[in-house]
Amino acid sequence: MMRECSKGGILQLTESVSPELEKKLEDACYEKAKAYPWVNSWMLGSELECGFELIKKNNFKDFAKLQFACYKGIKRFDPNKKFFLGGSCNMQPQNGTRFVGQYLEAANEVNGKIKFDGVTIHPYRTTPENPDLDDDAAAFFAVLDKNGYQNVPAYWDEGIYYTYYNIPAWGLDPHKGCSTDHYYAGCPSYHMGWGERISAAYFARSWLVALKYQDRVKAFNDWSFWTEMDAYLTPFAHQKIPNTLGILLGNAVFKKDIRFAPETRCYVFEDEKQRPIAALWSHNPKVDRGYEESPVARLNFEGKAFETIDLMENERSVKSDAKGYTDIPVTPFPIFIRGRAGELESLCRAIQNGRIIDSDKAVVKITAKPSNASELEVEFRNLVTREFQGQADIKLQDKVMEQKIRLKEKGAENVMISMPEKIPLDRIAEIKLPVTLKEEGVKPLVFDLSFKAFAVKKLKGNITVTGNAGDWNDIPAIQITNRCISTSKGGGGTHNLPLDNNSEKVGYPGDHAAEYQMAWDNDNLYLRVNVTDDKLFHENKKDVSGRWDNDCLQVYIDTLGDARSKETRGFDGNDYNYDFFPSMTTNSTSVPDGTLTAFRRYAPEQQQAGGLLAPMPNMVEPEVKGTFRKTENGYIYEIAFPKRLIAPLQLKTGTVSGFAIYIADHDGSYLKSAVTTTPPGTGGYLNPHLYPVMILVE
Ligand SMILES: [Ca+2]
Ligand SMILES: [Ca+2]
Repeated sequence: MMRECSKGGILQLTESVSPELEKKLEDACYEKAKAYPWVNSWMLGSELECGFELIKKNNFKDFAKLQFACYKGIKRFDPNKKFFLGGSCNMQPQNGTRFVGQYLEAANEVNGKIKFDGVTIHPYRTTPENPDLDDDAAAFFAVLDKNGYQNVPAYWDEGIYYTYYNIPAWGLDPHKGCSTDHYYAGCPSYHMGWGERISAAYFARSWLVALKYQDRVKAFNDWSFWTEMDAYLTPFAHQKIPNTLGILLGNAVFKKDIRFAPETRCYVFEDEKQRPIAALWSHNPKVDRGYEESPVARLNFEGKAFETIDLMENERSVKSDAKGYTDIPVTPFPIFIRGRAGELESLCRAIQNGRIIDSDKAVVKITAKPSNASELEVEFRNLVTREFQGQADIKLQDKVMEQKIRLKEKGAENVMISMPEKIPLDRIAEIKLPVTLKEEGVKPLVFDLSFKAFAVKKLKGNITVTGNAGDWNDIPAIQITNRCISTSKGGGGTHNLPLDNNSEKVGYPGDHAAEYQMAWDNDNLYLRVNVTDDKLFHENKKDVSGRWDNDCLQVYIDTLGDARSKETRGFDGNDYNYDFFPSMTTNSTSVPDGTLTAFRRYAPEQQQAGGLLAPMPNMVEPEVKGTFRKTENGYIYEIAFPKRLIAPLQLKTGTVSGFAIYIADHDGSYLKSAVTTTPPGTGGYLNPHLYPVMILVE
């Protein structure tokens, strides 16, 4: 197997495939298989989309020819050897799964008679339910089905990676998928802390999804083989997970997916003795982090006997009251409820009819985003496995629309609403959208889905980002009107004094104001920020990351535009923060040399943005090009973001993301204020839920 998407191999650089190359590759693969006859399964690398020029140029047909050349070489040596299609670095429907669809479609066109013996993919994610592994798996299988791969097994040959330690200073965070690399941290000590427990739970919750889809998923490999024990050779909690799952569910078949309350999950299996066994857990981000108590479920087992077993395979004793009700905490750590042989139906009934004590969480999740500049899509998603019938009063810009909502189990419905005004290109508009959800017998719930939005037009001409003002003539400018004023003479903690009478004034004419222009094409997202500032001050420092304490520009992107709909605040697995620092001539703090340093402070979860070649956080990024030049009353930043460095944001019509700009003002003494596209008094850092929505239009 040719591993990884390393840069620069001959096949990766190939831009078209000739019959000679096919022959050469087939022969090479034949020789390779012959040299390693004990290897039973082969593929042409994995995480393919980040390395191959053919893929970058959308030449999927020639890419399929490479795959088939390998296939033929391997099979020529031994027809019983397996050849898999090596898939993507993530399983996002709009990303890795879409690539797999394109590979299979092209392969079917090039040679409809050959089917690969398996398809691999790496379903890494921030946490198992966010983005949801189960939903993404269903979308992945739908793509296989569409291409005639219903009966071809899937191999999740990588895809679970949650560190055992929660040590922010080392960048170790169990709640952030494989982005916080434990590999280099080693095993400092044994301590059964929250990080170790929750990472074990995340492994369990990931494997349970694979067990649900066991008919199709034939392997789900985690990354843990080097950290099974600590420095004293004491096993980590994680070691027990495959053991517990193997003992309880090793010969079990999946029967039913029950969602009896929001943020809970229950997969019911039947084991080899026909005993029903339910795996039950919760997935609330605050409970996962230990900030809140776990919810408690009240279930009625109708007097039937059952066993309760925890993730460490300990039996737990639970009691029922006189009416048969049993209270069971639904923790982030899956718990197993096992009934007697033949009692699948009654166990499922007990859970389906269960409820969470003292919870008024809505069973329907409502989200809203523009589908184009003049239309809004409001999605109603049923989070549970019972039908929902009710009404939604959707109030858009003060006009109320009453909408009957009927949702199947776990079903979703989209309501499209025309907006009275198009999302503008020349300002950030406020879209007011309170929604009241009514269900008989339940107190109506009000959701405020209001947001701010602006549109960005596709570039017709050419932008060189070399300071050519003419490039931007036809692009509307958006004024940045919100201000954030420092409450102390802070800044790096060096002179953190309260403001006093001698403090610098803020907001007088000419002090600090800004407007921005944006455009996009298939390769780049362009940004120009025109700043009015009476005093340019920027001190070059050895520590690049510390240069935020200066006149500078900060750009924030919520690439999937999903922060508003989340329970937790702060950056998640698909956000960016780029800071732009103008360089000064030697020993100067006010004479720029025209160049700009792009510093990427935050980047998405690695696998969501390209795998091994994904942009990394806390580094200077030379590939984001830009210039900085002084004007009469301030200065101008011009920047081009290549698409790879803002992935998974898609540069295409209709893409919706969150995008914010924050421009700090330092007039010589301290960082005194900023102008921002987030609400007054706030900034973009750690606040993706406050970013205006950016929609790309033609
Ligand atoms: Ca100023
Ligand atoms: Ca300034």
